[in-house]
Amino acid sequence: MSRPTTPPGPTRPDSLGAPDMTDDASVAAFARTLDEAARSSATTGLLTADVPDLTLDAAYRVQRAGIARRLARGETVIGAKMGFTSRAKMAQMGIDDVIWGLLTDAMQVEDGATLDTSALIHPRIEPEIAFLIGEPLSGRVSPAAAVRAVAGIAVAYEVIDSRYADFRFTLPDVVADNASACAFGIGPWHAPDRVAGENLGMVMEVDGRTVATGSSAAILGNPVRSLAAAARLAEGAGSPLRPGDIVLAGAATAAVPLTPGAHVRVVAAELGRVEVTTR
Ligand code: 0L1
Ligand code: MG
Repeated sequence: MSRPTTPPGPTRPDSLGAPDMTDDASVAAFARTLDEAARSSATTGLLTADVPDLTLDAAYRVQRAGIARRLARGETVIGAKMGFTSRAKMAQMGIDDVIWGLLTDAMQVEDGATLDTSALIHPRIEPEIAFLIGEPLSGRVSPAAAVRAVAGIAVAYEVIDSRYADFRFTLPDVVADNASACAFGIGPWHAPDRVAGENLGMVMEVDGRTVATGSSAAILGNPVRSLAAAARLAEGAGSPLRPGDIVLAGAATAAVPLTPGAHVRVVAAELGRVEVTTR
């Protein structure tokens, strides 16, 4: 995956009197607003309140500009997260395709470690399946071909934390906000032959109580389909997935609020568990 330092893309003229969202200065300003919201633990207004016709392309440029700010602070992109990978969430948003955000090393929490939630806005946690990329992966590939590029599969969790009030947003807003990416943890990697487990039972526990149960099949019917979608989005972004990159394929259940002082354990059949404690 390439490491953008400036947002690429053409400049387009204003439309309907809206601010020219697509010039580099506007993209940078929106990225700064979202970044500062995250860093000050405060929500911000929807970008589409200012620019109702914000395009998905422009939103991805804002996303990349936000990542560029993280890179300037010394972070490194280590993969991608897929969003809206359940049919229910797609229907809720009125969309028929997945989105993605980028993961940086600063977002990764070691398995079993403590996550400080005091600087987060309104975090939620969800059980996920993660892939470790073994071969460069990009383009329109079949799920079977995508699997051939995989070096490992693991149970994972993702902490999402929208920079918008009440997790309410339109599609371009959430894309610009890096698909609500915040933090994640990965359990032990397993050999990719476990990838065949398209219907793995998954359980998320908080303080020993089950708060969500589901199946990896909730992720587009099979998480490898999400991986193939990541390859397509990687090509579109001109950022192939590289060996060592992590892809969070999506959530197996709805996300639940994450509070301080909680111990969360996510278990997936065949893949074991991953844990996090919050303070
Ligand atoms: O990881 C996800 O599926 C979340 C994508 C962004 C939407 C949200 O914040 O719920
Ligand atoms: Mg997720």
